[in-house]
Amino acid sequence: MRIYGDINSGNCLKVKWVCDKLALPYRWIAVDTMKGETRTPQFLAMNAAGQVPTVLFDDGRTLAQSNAIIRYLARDSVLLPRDAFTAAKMDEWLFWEQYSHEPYIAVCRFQLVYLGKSASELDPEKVRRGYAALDRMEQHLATHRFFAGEEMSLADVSLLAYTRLAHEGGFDLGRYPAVRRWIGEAEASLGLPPVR
Ligand SMILES: N[C@@H](CCC(=O)N[C@@H](CS)C(=O)NCC(=O)O)C(=O)O
Repeated sequence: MRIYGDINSGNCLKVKWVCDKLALPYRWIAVDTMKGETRTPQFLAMNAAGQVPTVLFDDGRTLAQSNAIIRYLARDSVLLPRDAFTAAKMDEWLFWEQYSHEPYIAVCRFQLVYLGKSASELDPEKVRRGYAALDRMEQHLATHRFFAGEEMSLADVSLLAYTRLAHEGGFDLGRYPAVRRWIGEAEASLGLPPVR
């Protein structure tokens, strides 16, 4: 299996972390999104959306969208709750991450770190929605160890990717003790060094 990914992208790191955690063999193909490498005819033939992560399996099939990829790779693993309802709660968080978290926290980070914008140039609505996402996570994590059930699941992997980098998007994680506790636990479970 080949993972086409950019190591600076949280969406791509989700896939790497799941493979590493589950000891799934893969070859990482570095794609530089800033150089337009997702827009070449060869890449678009694999994923017409022109985005990483994209996975090319040995039989020639391809799969895109980080959460779809990790859900497929982690089937029948400890990262996917066996109980159907708990698995559905995990999916609830996965969809929420893509619609209500990543578009604000990851996009603010992208604009500051990669486009060189200043904090004052960020769209205040994106900042507001990013903080709203962190508020919701804090509320949940104040009374739960992880996001779905009692064990670490793909919901935690997915939400970890950009939450641990939220400060790079200008978000103050000092206001979120439960989120910071959870980041540490999730990083340890994945064998990741603390982000800072
Ligand atoms: N919803 C997608 C988002 C993928 C995405 O936005 N990928 C970015 C990197 S994080 C990308 O490939 N950007 C390059 C481009 O759009 O050309 C996922 O979860 O995989």
